[in-house]
Amino acid sequence: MEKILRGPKGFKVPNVSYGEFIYERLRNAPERVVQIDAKSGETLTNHDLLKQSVILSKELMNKNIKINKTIMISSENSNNYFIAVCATIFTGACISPINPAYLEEEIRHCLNISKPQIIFVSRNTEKLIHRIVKSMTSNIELIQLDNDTELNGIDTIHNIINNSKEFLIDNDLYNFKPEKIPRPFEQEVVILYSSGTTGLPKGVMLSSRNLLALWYAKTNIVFAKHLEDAIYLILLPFFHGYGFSLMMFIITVGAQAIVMKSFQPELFCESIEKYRVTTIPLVPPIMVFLAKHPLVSKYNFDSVKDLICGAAPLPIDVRKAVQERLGKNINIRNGYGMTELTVVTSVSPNNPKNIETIGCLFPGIDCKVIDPETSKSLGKHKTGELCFRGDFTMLGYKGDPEATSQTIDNNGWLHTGDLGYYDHDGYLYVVGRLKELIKFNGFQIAPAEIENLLLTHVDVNDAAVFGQDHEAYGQIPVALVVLKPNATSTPEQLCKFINDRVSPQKYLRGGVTIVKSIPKNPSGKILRRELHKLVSKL
Ligand code: 4UV
Repeated sequence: MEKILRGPKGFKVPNVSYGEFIYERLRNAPERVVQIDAKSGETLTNHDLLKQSVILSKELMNKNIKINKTIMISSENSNNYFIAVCATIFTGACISPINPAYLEEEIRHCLNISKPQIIFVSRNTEKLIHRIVKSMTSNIELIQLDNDTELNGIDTIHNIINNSKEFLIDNDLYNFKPEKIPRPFEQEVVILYSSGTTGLPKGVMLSSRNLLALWYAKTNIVFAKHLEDAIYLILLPFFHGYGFSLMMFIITVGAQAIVMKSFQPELFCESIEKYRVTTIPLVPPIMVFLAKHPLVSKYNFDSVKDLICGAAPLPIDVRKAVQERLGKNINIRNGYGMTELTVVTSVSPNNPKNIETIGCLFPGIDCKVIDPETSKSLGKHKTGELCFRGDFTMLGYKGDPEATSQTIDNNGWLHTGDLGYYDHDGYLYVVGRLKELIKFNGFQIAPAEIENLLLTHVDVNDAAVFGQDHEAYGQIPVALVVLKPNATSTPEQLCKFINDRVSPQKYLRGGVTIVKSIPKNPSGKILRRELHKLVSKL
């Protein structure tokens, strides 16, 4: 008999499209301010968001955007971001956010996966994406999110909305009908990028069912009280599932988000005080900042009720230091998730018995812990690989059935590559990672991506990349390289070779170490657990 930890009974997820759902939620409380730009103070109300996204969606439909089409978005956090996201979803098409810091190869990789018809770009990403798109045979249109006026022949969201013949009087706006999707449970609404347990980044397809199940779990279990009074400080990037799903949550429950483009210590502290922020979703390095940085003592953080930390392990001493510094009234909650599981599967409650827990299962999710060698399911208090099944399981990886079947088995269990266990009361714990994924500052780094790049260097015979623990960033990538005979490249030159080709979060901060050979099993697979040992022996 399989030993399974069953989550609370799932909600009966309604058979509606996510677009219909968002639209209904936005129609409520039109005057509410949903988003404030932390730096400029610019605001966006529900009404602004609804009106602009409905007009834009009609214009996108006029450009033949509909179900089974994809729109990509490459932009820093901004007030216009979710106008573009909601507009796309209203058309029945799929939205695919990418990291705006991506360089050419990273962008091409994502384009090959999601094959968008349109890309929303920002002032910073326009030039590179324009050049890439011009070199391609497919016809991809760009739309600028930031500028007011057209540059380089690229139309702006501002022009499209303001010059639209679809300009709506309020009555029309409140009678708009987002596209119905015939089978919303089977249709992707968003494609996010994750390398999963192995290999290169892949396109994670999430459906209306996934996103609605998350919404119901969060509104009923996790944040059941005073949802619309919450003021969130969002410093998480919108392109990552954590930031994306939180913004969708804030928009659809009528809460408010103070949005930062990136983490800036002074602006972060000022915003908490100025806007009386109640809730801050963050990653462990920001907890280190809260525990240690002198700036924190200069501001009033009395309004803060919840800190939700996720995306990487939260060291106990850091957690305790933050609690001590900010006071007992702040709830520190540990959220665990994975993009492939609609981003989050559990969040710890206020004051759990054991502060190391990541909480109990959300409704609609089951968990089992398996022995990594035998795949046999283990019981309570036994550590093994965490596997989940239920409403949160992704549809699959876009265009990659092989990677999908390696991750979701025939019985529907998604294998996370994380090591953990559950206790007698159903609380879950993550204790390590089996998979090759590196987490820098909560961002994913796929070792295979850097290894493949290193192998394109003329002097490199073989390469392996792994994550080294780091106090401030969680982990940093380190490369081991076997040089070709008579090669002259230095570790510094190889580091530069990589850092010139990847976005900053993937820089080889742990450096390159030259080794004689990479430990591999007889079939040529890198023995990743041996890599740490190899470096410590040198
Ligand atoms: O796919 P991904 O980048 O996804 C995430 C999602 C994190 C969260 C956390 C809380 C939320 O409320 C939320 O909405 C999203 O990180 O990376 C998945 C891998 O990151 C590690 C683990 O190895 C996952 O497989 N990870 C994520 N959360 C934790 C964690 C955690 N709390 N403790 C330890 N490792």
